[in-house]
Amino acid sequence: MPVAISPSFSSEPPARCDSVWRGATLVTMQDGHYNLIENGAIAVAGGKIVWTGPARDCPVFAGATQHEFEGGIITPGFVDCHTHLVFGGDRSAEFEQRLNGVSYAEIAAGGGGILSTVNATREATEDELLAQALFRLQPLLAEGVTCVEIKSGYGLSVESELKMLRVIRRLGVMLPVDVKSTCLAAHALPPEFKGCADDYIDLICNTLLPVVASENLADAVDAFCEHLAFSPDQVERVFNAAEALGLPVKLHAEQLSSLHGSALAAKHHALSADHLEYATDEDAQAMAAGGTVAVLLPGAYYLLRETQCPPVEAFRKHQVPMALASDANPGTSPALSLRLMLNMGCTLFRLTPEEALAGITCHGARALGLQETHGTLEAGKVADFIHWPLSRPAELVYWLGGQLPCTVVYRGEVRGEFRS
Ligand code: DI6
Ligand code: FE
Repeated sequence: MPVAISPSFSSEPPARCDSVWRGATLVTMQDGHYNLIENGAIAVAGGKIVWTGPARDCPVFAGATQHEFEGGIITPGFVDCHTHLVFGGDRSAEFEQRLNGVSYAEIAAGGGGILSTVNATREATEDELLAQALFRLQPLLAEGVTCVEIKSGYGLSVESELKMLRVIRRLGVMLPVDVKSTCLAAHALPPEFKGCADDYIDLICNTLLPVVASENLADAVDAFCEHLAFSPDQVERVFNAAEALGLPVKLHAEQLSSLHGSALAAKHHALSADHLEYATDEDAQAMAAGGTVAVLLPGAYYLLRETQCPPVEAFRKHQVPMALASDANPGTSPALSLRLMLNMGCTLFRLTPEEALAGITCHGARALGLQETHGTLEAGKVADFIHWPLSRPAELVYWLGGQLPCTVVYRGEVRGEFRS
């Protein structure tokens, strides 16, 4: 059972405060639990939380703007820690073809699959990619996402990967949301490198990543470790190059088969290993030792009609923090709702609603290296939070669809509305 927790403030009670928000139950998510504060208050200064606790204990802050809610709950802003939201075109035509009986092999032979997205992304201008990504980000923001990670990985050439990463950086400047950028050049083998995967890895390590680092275009480096993508040896070369440039790593691992990429990621103290349907107990143990978060992606599991679940029980046993994300991408997870992922994480992977909510708040933040600044309601964190007209946090997980009106506060200010 969650217990009521005492007020939090950084050291001394704060001298200055811009605004106070009260009248709702705080779902603080400290230590990965609901940790409710009934009739709570949040004090904000300079875009950061400076005090939380029961409203009756809130210090008097002269001159602060007072915001009163009439009930409801307040959660931390949502963190979507794994997306591929920047890409050209979409693959709805292929989705329809498959359901009309055309085989995956026939679609691939006709230039479909991931390479069709690569072609559309290469052909698109930076502004076109930006406009399409803005459109896809709207529903996530409407649901209360205040921090999102976006990967490259559909350019697969130096020029097109840099183009994608510049678009990702521009989204972070244009929108009231924190955007973390990840270079996923090792996502698939570009057609011009057919039969020469090691040469493509050389290009990533020796040419692309140094430019990415010097132009500060990425916050992390990711790769896809799978038979149909890159081997553990190739992934390790990318990791070594990233580390030499001071960039943290992440990995798509154990999605379709077991290559122990997650243990490799853990050896490199990766921020996260993601997908993990085929991970083993030993992989989970290695992840615990490496401080690597398990990012679970039920959207791709669902769309691929996968039947093997990630080893949630092993993650619990070894205390590996579990994050949950949309994996929004045109092929395997055209998912633009993190709330739907909350529900799928519970119904498909048997997470508890509390674990699912931790997955898109504090553990999602940890998967991005943001555990000191994001993901919980406590003094010292950014003032990103969402007010919901609900009585219990499990309701966020329970409803399938329908619009839940909410007020989103980003960096201490009410954020304008986005269309869902
Ligand atoms: N795993 C996935 O599910 C996506 N990428 C990856 O590494 C698929 C991306 C796509 O089909 O466009
Ligand atoms: Fe992915």
